[in-house]
Amino acid sequence: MPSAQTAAERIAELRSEIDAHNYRYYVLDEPSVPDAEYDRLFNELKALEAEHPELVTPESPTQRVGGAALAAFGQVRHEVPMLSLGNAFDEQDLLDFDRRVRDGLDLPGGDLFSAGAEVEYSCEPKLDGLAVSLLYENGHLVRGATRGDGSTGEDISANVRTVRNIPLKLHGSGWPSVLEVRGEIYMPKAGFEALNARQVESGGKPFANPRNAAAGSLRQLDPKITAARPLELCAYGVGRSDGELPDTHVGILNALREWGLPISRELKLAKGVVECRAYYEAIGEKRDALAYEIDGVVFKVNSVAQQRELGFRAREPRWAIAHKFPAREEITELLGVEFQVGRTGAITPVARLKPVQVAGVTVSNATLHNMDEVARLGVMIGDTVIVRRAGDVIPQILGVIAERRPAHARPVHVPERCPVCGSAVERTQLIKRSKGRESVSEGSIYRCVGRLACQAQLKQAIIHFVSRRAMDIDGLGDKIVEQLVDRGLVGSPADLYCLSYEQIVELEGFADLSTRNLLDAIDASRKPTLARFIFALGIPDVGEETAKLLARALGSLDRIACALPDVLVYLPDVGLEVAHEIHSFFEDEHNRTVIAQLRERGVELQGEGELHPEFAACATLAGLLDKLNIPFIASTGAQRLAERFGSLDAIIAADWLDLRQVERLTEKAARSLRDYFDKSANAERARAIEAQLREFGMHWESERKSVEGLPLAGQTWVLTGTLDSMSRDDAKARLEALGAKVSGSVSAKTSVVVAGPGAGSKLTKANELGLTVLDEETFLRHLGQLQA
Ligand code: D41
Repeated sequence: MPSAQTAAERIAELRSEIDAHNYRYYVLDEPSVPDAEYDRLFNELKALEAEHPELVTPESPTQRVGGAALAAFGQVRHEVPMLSLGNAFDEQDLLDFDRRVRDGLDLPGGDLFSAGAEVEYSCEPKLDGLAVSLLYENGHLVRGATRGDGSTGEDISANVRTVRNIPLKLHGSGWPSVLEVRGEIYMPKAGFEALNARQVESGGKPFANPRNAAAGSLRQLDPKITAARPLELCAYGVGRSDGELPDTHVGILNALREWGLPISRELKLAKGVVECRAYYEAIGEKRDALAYEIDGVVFKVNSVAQQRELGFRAREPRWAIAHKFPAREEITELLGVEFQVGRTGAITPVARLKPVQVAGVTVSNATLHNMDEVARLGVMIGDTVIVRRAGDVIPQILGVIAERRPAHARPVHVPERCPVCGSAVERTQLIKRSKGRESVSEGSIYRCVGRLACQAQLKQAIIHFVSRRAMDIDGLGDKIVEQLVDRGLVGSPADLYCLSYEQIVELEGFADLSTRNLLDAIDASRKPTLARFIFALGIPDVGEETAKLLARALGSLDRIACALPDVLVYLPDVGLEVAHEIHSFFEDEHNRTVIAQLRERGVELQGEGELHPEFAACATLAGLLDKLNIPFIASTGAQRLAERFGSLDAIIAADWLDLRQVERLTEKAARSLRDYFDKSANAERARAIEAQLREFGMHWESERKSVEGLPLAGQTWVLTGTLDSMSRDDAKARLEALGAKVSGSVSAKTSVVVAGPGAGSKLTKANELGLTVLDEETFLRHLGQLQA
């Protein structure tokens, strides 16, 4: 991770960038960045989220692989979840995978004298397309769906039916009455080239690569367009099936072939990991000669019984792995470094390269992430650099060939002024907030201080503001936003609401009707829900889900705007960093003005209303004391204080003797508490929090009920990653109802860890400590048993 930013900032930046790309890619069908760049952002986000599972939010793009669903496609719930595949990037990863499989199956390992038991694996190329589910009932194709996030996809039945190698009716006999086939829909290289030639001829834009082309084609609302695209299916497995199937993976695929479904011609069996390796090498040799793009090979334990025994974890089967082909590297020259400005003003260095072919693609740019990365690489303009472009990752500069540094090489300097607006560039030391304490962390970030006065930031802010999930102003694409900003017609989101017919009709590509349509769309956006509006404001770190939560819990913009960070953290999943972002956003004079203007210009929030009782229910005096993070006052101490004194005022007023009477409160703790509240600023802060909590309708609940006798009494559980079937808060509530304590951190005292997808360091730690780890399925079963 770039150390010049906090993880939360980078994550927020990545999410909004990815969301913007997704929208263009999936909804507008005009990718704004090469696939590889998109994937790099995505992978960086995934890696960061794995490192910081507490920052994973349900609206993160990682939680819905596949991008925004078009409103016009129906949703399909996958009864059997569509799992994802773990990756092996090198031989060691593959050996580790094989080791885990053999351990999981209790097979003897090898030694010097014997090879040990070997697992039979099926091997197939990993096609670079789009995973789909095809449902056959009584042999008839009744539904096609995208994988979506693995649980829910989109109904693309009409489009799937246009794919020529998908049978609409199964051949032969013996198929289960309900059979859900899974496979990859892809566009062969030749078809892709022909399609792109046609696109260019007809004045359209070529697709960046076959996978984009396949995904874009399947997401066409008009199946006629899909039909004209050269798509193909390759089946790789089965989801639901009501009936007998062969007991090996290869057996199942062969059965599918008998029933008319295309499977890979390269399907092979390998005995043991050594043969897998050989297969990988052989396919690697063949890669360029294949008619379709692949980005690796997939190995699967062949025996279905063994697959069952191994099961899955965090939505990845333990019995399958994708072995990726290595990144391809080339050498080229760094011609210069340009600086881009993001939505939040962050200034990012971008390498301009002497164009070079990497894995068949011309690469002329590479991101340098940030100045720390520049420093880490020690790269200078004029240097010869190693660039890597993996099949699915954006070009990266791996390093510098120092011996080739020319005499004229010059260092990379951050501009003193924003390259877009000329405002000052400010270097901010990153501040890490944790548990109420602030500490300066290493690294720094460069930001243009121009905010909405900076055209780059303004454009991005407006693009976000009008996007579908925000104010949803139809017909206000990026190009139009750019024109509006460039012509000085719009200087803030509020200005959208004073655009005139005359101003719009002048824009490139506008005529009478389109102008009226846009004005209507702007008008129609004047009544957003509070949640949409909050999301549209583009508060750093506040995605759609957080916006919804704020709206639901606090019910009015005014309450949200005046909420103290210490109060906001009472909301589930709002951490201190986000709370501070929200607070400082609304403290900002300029932001207040824009919001006031929006209201003056007719933006009326819908459904502003009451406080939600759910929010009011979560405050306790003990909780408040705990959240103040007074040294030596932990949650039990806080609880005893709350029980003894019953009110914050009483605690603040308590003298040393009073405090010493609190059962089992140590002298150190009492002294610390006294010292804390002796500082009037602390007492005031605590009172302000309490006052606001009350104002927001909280009442101090009586302290926790006794949990004795409940099935999970005395146990401490940790939830990490995301759960599919319930929110983390629901899971927490259910566990607590059973008497368990739910903690945020893993330690030797932890009883059980529940790990969903995206689980990261907590899961690692749990494994290191040898703790019981449950996946969601097992967890649910467990809950079911306990509640039964
Ligand atoms: O060719 C592929 N892209 C491919 C994808 C494949 N040959 N096999 C696959 N097998 C699975 C499991 C083992 C989980 C049934 C897959 C995928 N999954 C997959 N594709 C996209 C997400 C997961």
